[in-house]
Amino acid sequence: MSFIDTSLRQTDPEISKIIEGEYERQTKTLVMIPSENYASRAVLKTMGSILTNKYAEGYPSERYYNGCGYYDMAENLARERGKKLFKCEHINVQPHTGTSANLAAYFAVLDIGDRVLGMDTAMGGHLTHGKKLNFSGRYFEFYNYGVSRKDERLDYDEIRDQAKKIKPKLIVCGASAYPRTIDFEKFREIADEVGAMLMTDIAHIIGLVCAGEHPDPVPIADIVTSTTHKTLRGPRGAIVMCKQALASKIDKAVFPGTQSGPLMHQIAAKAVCFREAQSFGFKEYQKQIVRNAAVLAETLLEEGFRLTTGGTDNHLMLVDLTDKGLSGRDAANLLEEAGITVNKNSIPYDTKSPIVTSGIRPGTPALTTRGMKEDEMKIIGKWISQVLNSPRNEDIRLKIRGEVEELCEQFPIYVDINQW
Ligand code: DSN
Repeated sequence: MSFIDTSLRQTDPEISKIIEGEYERQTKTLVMIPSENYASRAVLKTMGSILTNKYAEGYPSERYYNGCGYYDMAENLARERGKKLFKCEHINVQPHTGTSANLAAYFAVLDIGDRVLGMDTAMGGHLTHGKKLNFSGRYFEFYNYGVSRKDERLDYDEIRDQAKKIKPKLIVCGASAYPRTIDFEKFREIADEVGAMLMTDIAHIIGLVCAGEHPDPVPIADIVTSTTHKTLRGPRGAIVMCKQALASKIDKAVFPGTQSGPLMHQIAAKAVCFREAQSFGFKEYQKQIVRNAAVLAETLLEEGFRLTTGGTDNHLMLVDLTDKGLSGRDAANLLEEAGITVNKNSIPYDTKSPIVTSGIRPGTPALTTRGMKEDEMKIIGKWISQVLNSPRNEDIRLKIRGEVEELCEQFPIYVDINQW
């Protein structure tokens, strides 16, 4: 069975063409958005399988629908593999997305109006960590911590002082745009000092955590949430992990609290991804992500770019373009013309709006999945520099676009679209 088969071409030639076009884009350009990756063929096959056909509300052996025998087997496998991989006491594999996972976590332990302390979106936090426009900021009394003006890193003394004043019921840590290691032990100490629970959202770094490339919050935090499609390289979806004492509250908060029918094709694909993540190759992959990010950061620094915090410890970096006279939005658009996809991103204390921004957020997980290593990172860093140092030179962008395609040919994503 192929993913783009004759029947899809016949049934819906328009969608079929769109998928083929996107396949070309993913094949011939450099995907450097740090929250994106290439799921394996096995994950894609499972996502596109007949497991999408059925309702399975409830949990294994406690379903509200008949005929769920195979779904119970799939969900139990996902749970068992997840518990083994993350060494957690309890895991819920049903959240549809990272936002659903965070919603369920809040639903489990907070009441409307409760005080929470989370990282400011403008400083690297996620929308669900208390942004006013998001349900989190609307229904809970969120306070934000940021990073220090001095070195753009988390200032744990400052966070402790804030926590003492605010006395939150929950502290949320984890980030979408923070290039440095997060000290979960320090967060635990602060939470304990003020009698708060601790939740960590490790969506970006979960793969690194599995490989020992970043400290593990699972033994430390009360609740750990994550997506499964970023560095973990699985299907688009999420999980919530917690101590056994919270298991029942978390499960009830996911279903029936905030979701109804689980996406069983997605849950089965999470099981596949957890199996893949237990292999030695996966650990080596995570180590290479970090090595690649370090070399890319070093190259950009050598090329005269300013990186917030001066570099990176993980899979991403924030490039401050203020000195270049370019906004993050313009830079991302110029790079896209050259076949390099990054996203614009606010930098700490940004004076530009979130849709313009002063920075970009390149990352290495998807390039590393293609097999690219340090040598390629040096080449790519120089291409980024050439494009951004000559924003009016369309010829450079066209030339680099050609070179990007040549490089991509050496690092195929899926050898043949019909083998997906
Ligand atoms: N949109 C994700 C990211 O790019 O970091 C977070 O949800």
